[in-house]
Amino acid sequence: MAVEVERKFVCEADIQEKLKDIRAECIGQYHFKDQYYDSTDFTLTMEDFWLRRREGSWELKCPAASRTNPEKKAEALCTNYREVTDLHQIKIEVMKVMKHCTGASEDSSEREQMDANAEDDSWLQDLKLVCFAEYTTLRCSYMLESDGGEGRVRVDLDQADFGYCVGEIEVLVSEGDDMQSAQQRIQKTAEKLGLGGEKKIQGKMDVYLQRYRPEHYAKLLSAHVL
Ligand code: V4E
Repeated sequence: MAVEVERKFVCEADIQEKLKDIRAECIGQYHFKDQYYDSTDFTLTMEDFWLRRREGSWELKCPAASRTNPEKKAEALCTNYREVTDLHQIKIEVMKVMKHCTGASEDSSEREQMDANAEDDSWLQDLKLVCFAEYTTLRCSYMLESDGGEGRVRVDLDQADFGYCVGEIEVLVSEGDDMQSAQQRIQKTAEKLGLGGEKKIQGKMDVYLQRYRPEHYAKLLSAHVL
């Protein structure tokens, strides 16, 4: 399963020029709408699980087993999430979190029923999941070969429709792989782009929740999820 290791950064006006200077290849510009789902008492996100539908495709981002070491500055700026894209697997993982948090027992017939409902969205109602965030992003993506043939690093420049811009440096690894080397590749790319490395930058979701869902935002902050 893929684990996304990522670091966000502030997009300065000259970022595209800098990307060109380090020979990052522009691989395209996309426009997409994201919808995020959770229960009304925020069970999933309080556990740091992020259920998303992007243009009809589902994805669940789950906290990766191997976390970053907060004592190390460069690592503390990165996040690691396991990405699940198979809808059947997503339902299993979501149900596990919901049952674990509410104390209810697992019911396989419930899951079978939800699979039978795969064509429609009734599984969301079954699990009492509602959309808590919806926004569109205009994304410019760049690809960069990292030094020493260690693999590719992706850089995304995002512009959300609610007026927030953010950059991301991202490396995909397999679950169980060495996270540190991914973090080092991200750190090297950040240095090449001349990015300041002092503080963690807010993502689109942080800003969206702060502006439009302050109660949800405050709960996640107090639980140290954001
Ligand atoms: C909020 C959140 C997650 C949802 C996805 O967030 P993000 O990666 O920012 O979205 P996007 O559009 O870039 O997705 P991609 O195209 O890369 O798949 S996943 C984790 N969080 C929580 C979180 C966190 N813990 N820290 C920071 C800085 N941001 C978000």
